[in-house]
Amino acid sequence: MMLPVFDGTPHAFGSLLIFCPITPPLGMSRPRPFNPMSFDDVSSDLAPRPTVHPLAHDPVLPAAGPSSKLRPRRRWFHGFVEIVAAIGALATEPLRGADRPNILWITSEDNSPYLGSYGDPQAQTPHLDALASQGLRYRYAFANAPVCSTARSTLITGMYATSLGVHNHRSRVRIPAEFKLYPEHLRAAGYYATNNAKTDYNIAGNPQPWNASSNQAHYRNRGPGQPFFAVFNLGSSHESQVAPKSGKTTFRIAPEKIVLPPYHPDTPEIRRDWANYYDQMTIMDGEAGALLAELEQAGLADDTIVFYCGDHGGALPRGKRNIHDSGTRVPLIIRLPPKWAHFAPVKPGGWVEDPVSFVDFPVTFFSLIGAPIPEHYEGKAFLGEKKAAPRDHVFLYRGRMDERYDTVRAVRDREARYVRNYSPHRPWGQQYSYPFEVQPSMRSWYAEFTAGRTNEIQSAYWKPKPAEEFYLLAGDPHELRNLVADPQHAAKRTALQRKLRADIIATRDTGFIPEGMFPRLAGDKTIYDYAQSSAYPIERIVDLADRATSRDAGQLPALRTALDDPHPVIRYWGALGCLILQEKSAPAKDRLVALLRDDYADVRIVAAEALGYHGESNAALATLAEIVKSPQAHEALAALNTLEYMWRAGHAPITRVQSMVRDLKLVEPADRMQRYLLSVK
Ligand SMILES: [Ca+2]
Repeated sequence: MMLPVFDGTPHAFGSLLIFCPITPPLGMSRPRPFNPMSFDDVSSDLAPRPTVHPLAHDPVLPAAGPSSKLRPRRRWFHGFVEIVAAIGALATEPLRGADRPNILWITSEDNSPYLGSYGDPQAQTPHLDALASQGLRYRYAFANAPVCSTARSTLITGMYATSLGVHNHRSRVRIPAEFKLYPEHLRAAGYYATNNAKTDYNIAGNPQPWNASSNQAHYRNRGPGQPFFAVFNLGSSHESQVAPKSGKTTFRIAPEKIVLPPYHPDTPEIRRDWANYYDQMTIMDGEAGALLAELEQAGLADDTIVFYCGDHGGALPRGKRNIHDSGTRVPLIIRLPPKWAHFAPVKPGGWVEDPVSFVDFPVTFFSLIGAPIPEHYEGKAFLGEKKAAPRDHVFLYRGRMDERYDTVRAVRDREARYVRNYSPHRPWGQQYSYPFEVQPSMRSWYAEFTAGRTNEIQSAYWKPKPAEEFYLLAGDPHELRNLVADPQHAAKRTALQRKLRADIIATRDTGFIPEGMFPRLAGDKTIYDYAQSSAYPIERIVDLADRATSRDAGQLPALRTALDDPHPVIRYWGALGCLILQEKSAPAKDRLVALLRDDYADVRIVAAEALGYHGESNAALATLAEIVKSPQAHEALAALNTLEYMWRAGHAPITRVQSMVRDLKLVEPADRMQRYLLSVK
């Protein structure tokens, strides 16, 4: 099923990139300045062409990479065999001084495994494919969150972002002062730790854990004999680069030959964005190749473990920001030099089948260099002396994306994904201002939808979500067939459902707390401290949230009881359940009216939106008009979100909404909601 998608001179293109004089900070030819504010997905089929998407193919490794500068696979393999034969006793000894590896970590922005070595026939990625032939390829590697700051907050803390309350993109949340970030532990172990250059942590206080973090940060600046840990972030595959630069009309793959995923309508804009994105992936691959060549030329390759991964999936619409594979599954390649080949679970070029996720990375670094693993780190080391028993699944989460609220949790194992939508009343795709601004494909998809030219699959992205999703990935790589109600798979679905609940409870997930309540509930401590305390009844809350989002009117008695609960988070979920039931929550109307005077703004906000369905829009809007002026930014933002959906539901005229928001002095990202609402005709 390989497709004849290469129309030009791809090898010459790739080779030229190798010899481009790339110097730090790896100056890239960009259509516009890189904007780290980001988000993202793609789609359709061509009649005469097979509709199998790239990621459904079996990967084929290059027999010989085009980069002769890279160490030949044979040498690595022989080294591996020799070392394995000799290593036995050494493998159990603690690592010492010069025995410690350097670590070079190359991360690229917003890309799913669009690599030849991951089986994508539309990809042209010779350098990373060569690296894959020398290293380990992880088939089931996941960013725990499908967006930059949340994924990176997980990495830098070694904890699930939802445990710490740093899951909302973007935010600044305090974490316990004693929780050191992983570069601080590397430095304590004697490493020179650098970051070139994106940080994007949702942590208050502007933490500075690195020896150097800038576009000049480089391992070459380390002390004599000092081991290093160096991150290089490649932005060429970022969603801001999806659109072809002005004037670009030719692409390695002609847009009309691109195979689209079935969830995207077939439009010229979407085809152009895909064609351009594959070109950007090839540029990114060249930059990764330059970093690898630089390591080789410095004589450091034999002493350095190389990691390569995407920072989350994407970058086209329904990729980034999306909990499915298209947003969370990433390529992960790890090359272990012969000195550390004994840590490899498979031979070079092989696949590793154990699921891993970002929370596991920091503890794996510690395990590889022989540093102690702090107790509060939540990952499992998957390489090195402290390698843990493999995971059978990963835990995934999505919270607020810039100016739009949503709460989604999922678990994924090798075969299946179970998703719980805790905001099923909101669509998967909202009016995110950033991707709508930078991606013609996003605008094009939405325009096709609003014009009624999308099929059922393509329309689903813009509609409210089911409460639960369950997919078997074999034969359904795009996760389009929701099998949640299929009795044939009930046992598997139930098993994953239980794992998700267990993960939420074990981590005391803070994402069930409305963001606007964080400061008040945390008080002078942190929201993590609050959530870890008995004041946070996580089991009651998740059970209620499951009822509230079920769309089952039979849950109304439990929801009404919750409206009278002394705990604000319980009242919030009770009111949210009434909102999701729409007119069916009429018996709770009087109590919802009373909640317009609740002590917590987030409770008032959901009660107000629910009352739109009960003929009480005037009272609801009067309440919201006060909250949008709140100095507490996240309360105001939640109210602005609600105003949009009251307008969409026909419960608030847009002119009235606009009069409520026109003169507000708002800051990022609430000002995006304001601009959007004022732009509605
Ligand atoms: Ca990113």
